[in-house]
Amino acid sequence: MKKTMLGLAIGGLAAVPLLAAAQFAKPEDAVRYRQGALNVMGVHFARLGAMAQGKMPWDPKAVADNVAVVEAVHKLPFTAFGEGTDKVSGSKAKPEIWSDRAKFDKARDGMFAAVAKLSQTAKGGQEAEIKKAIGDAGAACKNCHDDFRSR
Ligand code: ASC
Repeated sequence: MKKTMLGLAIGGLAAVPLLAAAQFAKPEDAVRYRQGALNVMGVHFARLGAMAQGKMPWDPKAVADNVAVVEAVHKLPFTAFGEGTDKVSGSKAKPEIWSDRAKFDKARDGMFAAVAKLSQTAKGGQEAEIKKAIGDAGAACKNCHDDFRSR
């Protein structure tokens, strides 16, 4: 019985990367998915930004909660910039995402690294360190938006 439960648990874990690498029936579905994930990330990151800039009171519990959401969501949009999704109307994604993919991937990896650092710092770091990590993660968001998102 124990073995079976363990087998199920491991099977469940193995399924996670498959789920994360979401498949989409139509390019429109992928665009909606990435916009949704980016929107959720933006809402929670904006709360962190507001606290880091003193526009909202610094609240360690709210920081931890919002960092957890950003951490959970930040990789999801990048499963949804596949072929054909550059042709969908109503997207701000610039053609350079597909014509200069190496640069796009580098910007993505910079954001992943900044979020990893933020996550780590938020667990027990000093307020000033966490604020710096929020600033650095925000700069990574902006870095990619400057080059790859139209206004
Ligand atoms: C946000 C948000 C972004 C980033 C960026 C930081 O809250 O929605 O895209 O922060 O503006 O510079």
